[in-house]
Amino acid sequence: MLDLTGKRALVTGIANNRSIAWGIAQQLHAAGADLGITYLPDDKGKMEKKVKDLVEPLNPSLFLPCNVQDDAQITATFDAIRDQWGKLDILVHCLAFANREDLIGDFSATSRAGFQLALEISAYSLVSLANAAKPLMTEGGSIVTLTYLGGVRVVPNYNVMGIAKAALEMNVRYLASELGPQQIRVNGISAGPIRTLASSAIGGILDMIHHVEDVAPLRRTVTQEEVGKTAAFLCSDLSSGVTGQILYVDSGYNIMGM
Ligand code: NAD
Ligand code: 0WE
Repeated sequence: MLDLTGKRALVTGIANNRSIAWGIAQQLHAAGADLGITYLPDDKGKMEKKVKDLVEPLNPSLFLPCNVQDDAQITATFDAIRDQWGKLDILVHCLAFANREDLIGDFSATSRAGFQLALEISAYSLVSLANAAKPLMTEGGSIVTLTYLGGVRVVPNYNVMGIAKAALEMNVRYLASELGPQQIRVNGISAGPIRTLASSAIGGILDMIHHVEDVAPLRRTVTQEEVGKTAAFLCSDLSSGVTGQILYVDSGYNIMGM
């Protein structure tokens, strides 16, 4: 049975009720995990209120601001975990960002600053969060991140995010190798396209979804709930022998050649 009772899980990347991280948090909660939730703070505190109201039914023991571009916020997040829990079992990394102008048109037009921003937020952040989690994962642990096929194959307009996901997937392997002796597993879920805040801002996402419905073996897109269930599996003892892997939750789309 999938049982996360007594496990302490930090979930990043919830922005609203469509976020993949929200689907994951719900499944971890249903399996009995104790949750810590982080959100991206903004000037007006709108995100804080919105996410706080959303996650209230999951009774998180920790609710903290964490902009991964700010080392002080990362340190404060893990200091709070140490004070409240003393240890950590699960880290869910479910965030990405690139400038909107870099997700359209010519990839070769990507600016140095845009490249740095996308790789810092979408790939480097897994390294910094894993490094902060490492000393707290004293009884082993599971780290799960979210990736996309555009990191392995060319998807029109995914552009610099594809490079960021390629880096992220290699981060998974290097981290899995380093943290394995401490029984910390590190895996990625490569999700098929899902309508979320991040993806809805992309022109043509609906056409992509229809394409998946036409060609994927399951002839449909996946849901946040399905990604959440796979995340719960990767966080649980059911996957105790699995590390350094990228698991596709995409209705089988990635196996098709035509
Ligand atoms: P989303 O907009 O709900 O989530 C993205 C999150 O990133 C937001 O919560 C946002 O606050 C957070 N974020 C951005 N910059 C941040 C920063 N500096 N510090 C902290 N948090 C920051 O969209 P989503 O689709 O749920 O995306 C979650 C993850 O899933 C991303 O890694 C994305 O690449 C991946 N993914 C999405 C799809 C899809 O089709 N939606 C498919 C495969 C993978
Ligand atoms: O990883 C993603 C989306 C990540 C993302 C989305 C945005 C939109 C708003 C990162 N940064 C931003 N910046 C913004 O200003 N996905 C896997 C979803 C996605 O995005 C695409 C896709 C798919 C699928 C972009 C182009 C083509 C396909």
